[in-house]
Amino acid sequence: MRKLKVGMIGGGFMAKAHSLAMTAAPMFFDDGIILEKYKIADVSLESAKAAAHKLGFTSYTDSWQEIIDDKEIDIVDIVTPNHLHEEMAVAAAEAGKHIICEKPLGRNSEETRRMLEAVERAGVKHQVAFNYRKTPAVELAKKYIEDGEIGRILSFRGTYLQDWSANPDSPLSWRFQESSAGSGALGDIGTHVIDLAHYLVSDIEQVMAMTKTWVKERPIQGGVADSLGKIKTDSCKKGLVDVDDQLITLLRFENGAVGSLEATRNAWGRHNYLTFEIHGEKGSLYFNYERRDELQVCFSEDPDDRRGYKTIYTGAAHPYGDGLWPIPGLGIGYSEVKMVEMHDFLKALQQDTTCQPSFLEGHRISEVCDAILRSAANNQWEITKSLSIK
Ligand code: NAI
Ligand code: SOE
Repeated sequence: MRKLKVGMIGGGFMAKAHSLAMTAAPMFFDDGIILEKYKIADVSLESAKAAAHKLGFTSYTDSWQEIIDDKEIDIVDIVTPNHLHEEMAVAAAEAGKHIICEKPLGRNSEETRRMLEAVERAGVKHQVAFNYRKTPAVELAKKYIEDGEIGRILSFRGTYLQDWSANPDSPLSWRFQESSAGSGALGDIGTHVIDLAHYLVSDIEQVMAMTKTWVKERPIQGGVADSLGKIKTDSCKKGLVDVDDQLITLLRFENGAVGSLEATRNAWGRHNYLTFEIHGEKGSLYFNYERRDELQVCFSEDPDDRRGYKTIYTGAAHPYGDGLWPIPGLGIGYSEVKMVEMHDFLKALQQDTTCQPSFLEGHRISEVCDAILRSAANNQWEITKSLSIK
């Protein structure tokens, strides 16, 4: 069994999810690697110490550069706000560390291109944390498509709707500022749908988009970590929101399919409503993350009086079923999905294969985001691929 040491940068929401995944992965899967939670960095010694104790790291620091400079560290796990990803990932690559970095990979495709170039130059492993494709039901959808069971894909309809920022008093955190987030609902949650679209259908070639910022000012949130909508009564000073609250986009895919994408964090009643419906010439697939153990499938060849969506509950017979819980319906949660993501990362390290999704996929998603913002500004169809990338 190989033991690799992890340096984590950031001690918030995703630090918890990744730490849990590191501990859990060897309990569910046999990847031949055990991760040691070695050192964690946060903005102050106090917050880094608290994170280290809570998440099980041996040491802590208030300087992320210390993680990069530490020769003992094999893997750098970047779980900070988006504007920090580039500098940290490039430094980690130059120091020869393998990297897992949270999504979106960067604020825009200029940043993600430089990140991709850095990891390719250094020859290190690199994975971007678009975790939802790791849901067994999504992998099952991929299998149906690859096996040709729904035929040629005609259309994709994807949504990611949440409501944690629908209240105008929900505070202004790093997620509402272009300087720290890059974009709003687009980069934060729309990117997850773009990843699923690329994974299941094909690359998005052209977009025609509309964006809206519904709440233009929000009470400023104290502290660095995002409270994700939790309202603090003492925050009365307001700051400007300069990112999108909502986007609606038409899509043209490289393989000829058409589609749409909607994302907002201002949709009352929707919590983590990440859905897709894919229509093919021979059938359809429907997935809703709020019912993540289920994939709905419909086949044209069923008799007229029996045709309709049926629900498959994922379990031992399905992707990742050899490691996850043995009985369909026991249910998996967000932690299991993040654990499967970590398992795939470890497998790629152990077997010396390319991580999926890698910084290349992360960069392509950023190019689509840039095109969506250009399209919304120019009110016209935009091509997503920059000429520099094949
Ligand atoms: P958060 O706001 O909860 O935590 C960020 C942490 O980074 C805080 O502890 C903060 O103090 C720390 N930090 C900020 N600047 C730092 C610096 N210079 N050095 C060291 N630490 C620093 O943020 P959250 O929700 O954990 O998001 C982090 C990343 O994960 C973002 O890129 C976000 O988009 C992504 N994310 C992905 C999710 C997924 O489902 N894949 C879910 C939530 C977030
Ligand atoms: C907030 O919108 C958030 O935490 C996103 O940042 C994540 O990527 C998403 O998975 C859950 O919601």
